[in-house]
Amino acid sequence: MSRRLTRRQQERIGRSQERRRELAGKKLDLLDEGGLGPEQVGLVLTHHGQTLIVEDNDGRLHRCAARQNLGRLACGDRVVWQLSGAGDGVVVALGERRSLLTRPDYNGQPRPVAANLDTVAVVLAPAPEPSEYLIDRYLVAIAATGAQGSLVLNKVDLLDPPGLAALLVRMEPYRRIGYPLLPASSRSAGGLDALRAWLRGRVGLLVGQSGVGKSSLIKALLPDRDIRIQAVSAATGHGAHTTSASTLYHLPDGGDLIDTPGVRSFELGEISPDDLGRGFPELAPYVGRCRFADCQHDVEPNCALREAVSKGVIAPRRLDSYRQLRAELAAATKPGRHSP
Ligand SMILES: Nc1nc2c(ncn2[C@@H]2O[C@H](COP(=O)(O)OP(=O)(O)OP(=O)(O)O)[C@@H](O)[C@H]2O)c(=O)[nH]1
Ligand SMILES: [Mg+2]
Ligand SMILES: [Zn+2]
Repeated sequence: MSRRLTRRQQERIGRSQERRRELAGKKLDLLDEGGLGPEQVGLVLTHHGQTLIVEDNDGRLHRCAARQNLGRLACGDRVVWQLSGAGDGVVVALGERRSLLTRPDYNGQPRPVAANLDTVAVVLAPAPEPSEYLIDRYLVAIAATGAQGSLVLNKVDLLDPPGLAALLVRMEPYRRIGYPLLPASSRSAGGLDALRAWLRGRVGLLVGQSGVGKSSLIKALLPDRDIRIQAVSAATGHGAHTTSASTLYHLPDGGDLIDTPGVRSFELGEISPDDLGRGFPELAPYVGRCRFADCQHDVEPNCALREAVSKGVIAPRRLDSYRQLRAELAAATKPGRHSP
């Protein structure tokens, strides 16, 4: 279901792990000296500074340090770890990541935020007014993580049946190109069972404009979130600070939700032409088939993309977004503005 990491992501990870390995070689790892318990698998729920909170197979939380050579770990990472005494442990290996959400750190270097996401849902609502352009930006960023994009239409309690029907028709182009669309209301609890069922067996994350109801949905899906935050905080011994880091929560009915305060409204960071292509899968059959190689898909004759739009195969708004994002990408990669 989830795509593998893109080559670019793998290269990024490879580069940062290489740097870490160099550093690690110079460092003496004191934990090696102590008697460590047997290796076991675990799941990173969150971190506080360098301290990881790792859940073992029995649901117990352990405060772990990580071997330097592993690079930065993120919530959702599958790891191998060993007890080092008194409930604490050391992470000794990192499992393969099937997807990875990163954010640039203060140096502009990608920092892992959440690993192994299956789906990232763009939350929309009748208010604030949805914007196809914003949705498309999110979907490009999501495609770049390797997770599957989806749409949650929240606050359906605000709509009468014709209003709901109109919005569903407006969002139909997304369903048609394979993005599931789930109507919901955190207020009336409508649609929440379908959302729960859909998240079962998946690791999910909610993103979207401010005010669409992401926090309200998380609260509705995770009624005991505050209790869990306390448990994690107790494990870190750092009070409530952990709530500011991305944290993975198990949903009562199965599945996981990652609460990532910093990226709920994440926008497009650095993207490549590949990312753009992945974010517009329905354009792929037409890209490169225009008469002019440098076609801007605007007024040029024999434009394959505009012909597909006029045949009703591609939604006009999607082509608008594509052109706008392509222009932004071109502006961002102009010589002189190129980042390493
Ligand atoms: N009518 C209605 N209002 C809702 C629903 N869900 C959330 N709201 C309201 O919408 C407003 C914004 O909700 P939040 O959950 O704070 O939105 P958010 O997406 O977390 O916003 P940010 O944290 O700013 O990104 C609040 O006043 C909620 O009470 C819903 O299903 N129906
Ligand atoms: Mg919020
Ligand atoms: Zn064209």
